[in-house]
Amino acid sequence: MAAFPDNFLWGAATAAWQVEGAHDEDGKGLSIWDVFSHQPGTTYQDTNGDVAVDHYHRFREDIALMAEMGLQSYRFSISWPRLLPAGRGEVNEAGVAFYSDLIDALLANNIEPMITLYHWDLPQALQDEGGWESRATATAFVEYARLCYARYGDRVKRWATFNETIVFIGHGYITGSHPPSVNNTARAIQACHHVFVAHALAVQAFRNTDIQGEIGFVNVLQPHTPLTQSAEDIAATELADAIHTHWFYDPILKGAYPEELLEQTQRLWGVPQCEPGDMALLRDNRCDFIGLNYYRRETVAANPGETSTQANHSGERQSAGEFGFKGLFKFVRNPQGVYTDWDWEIWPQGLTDGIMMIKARYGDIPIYITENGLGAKDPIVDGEVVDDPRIDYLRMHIDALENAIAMGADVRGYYPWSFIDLLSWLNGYKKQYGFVYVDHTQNLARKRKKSYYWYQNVIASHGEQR
Ligand code: BGP
Repeated sequence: MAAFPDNFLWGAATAAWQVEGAHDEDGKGLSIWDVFSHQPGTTYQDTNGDVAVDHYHRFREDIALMAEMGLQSYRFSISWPRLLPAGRGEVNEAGVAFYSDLIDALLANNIEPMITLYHWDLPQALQDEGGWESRATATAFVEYARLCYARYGDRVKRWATFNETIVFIGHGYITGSHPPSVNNTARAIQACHHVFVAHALAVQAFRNTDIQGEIGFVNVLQPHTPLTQSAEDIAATELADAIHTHWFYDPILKGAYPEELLEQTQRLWGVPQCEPGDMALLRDNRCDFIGLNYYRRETVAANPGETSTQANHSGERQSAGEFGFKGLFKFVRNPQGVYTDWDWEIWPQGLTDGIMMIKARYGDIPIYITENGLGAKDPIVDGEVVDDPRIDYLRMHIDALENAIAMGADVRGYYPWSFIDLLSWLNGYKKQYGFVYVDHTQNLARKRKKSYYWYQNVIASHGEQR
């Protein structure tokens, strides 16, 4: 018996900077990723989104492929500087028209759009004025959100404000591997607070429109498992849960920071500095659904040693160093784990466990799995992209999802990452995720992979055949 509700959506996801290209065309302003990736040595092999996979010019071809696949919903993000080149103020009508045409083309093919307003490509103009460290960016975000509601709200029902705060704030302000490349925890916490404020203001603004739809937030879902049952490793795991999970979910879903941690950050660094009314704003504007991006779990150990953040961006197995914070916790390799070439542990059970953890802590919030997928170097055999490991990965995760639904979770859709091979922020084009292959030697020609046909059948059978 299939556990997928009748109106469950089978989708796929992408993000603007990773697919669109046309980074300075038709009046678009530059984003922080355009500027950052043009600095030598910031990304893998100095890849940038100037062209990406040229979805800006080829979206009709891409949507035709989605339609043929039977896709029911497409999660994409809007590039803020394409609509508002300076971040606020003057509107770039050519940019507005691009997404309007995209939405029309999706709907004409019975594909429900799901919009992410912020998938990391902040207008550089706003970064120059302080970026997320400045509260004015939250105000600008609401202006941008209102513009999107006004122009697309007649056709789009599903909206998410932000994608993965932990990633763009954590890497932007703690490890420094994303723009604006800062290494300062106090500044990270304050910038993060402004994101929460921006989110709540945008939810409030959404509810003041007459859009018949729902608005949510997208977070990383990353379960933590202690390396051993020692008191130290268990305590480190609890800390990882508090810092990596509760800090990023509680303000959105409970409308409050986790108390103990808040007390500590304020004692240590005097942040977050809140304005009167901020907590009421968060409390009164909790979202309609939560989007979960699930790829892997982390195994956690106590960390008496140094802070380290060495990641694997090359796809050479076991090239990742440790990631950890001195005195708090570190993520270590699970000796029994099965890993991808980028050292991400493949652990489907974590999807069931993570969803049930969300349900236990936050109640019956509707859930969409907004990302899930395998980054791999796909084999080409006789001209065909035979991505069996991706099919296995997705199949195991759909099993895990079905189990969570059978256990009572309200999961309403599944959006594998990604519809098409695209540019990974720090891992270039080598790390492929798509159902559709892009041939960089043949003018970015599209080609259906084995997983494309497999997912087509999953969708057609509403998850029965997989
Ligand atoms: C998520 C991001 C996506 C995508 C994905 C895969 O964190 O929301 O934009 O990049 O991870 O990550 P990577 O490209 O690093 O493999």
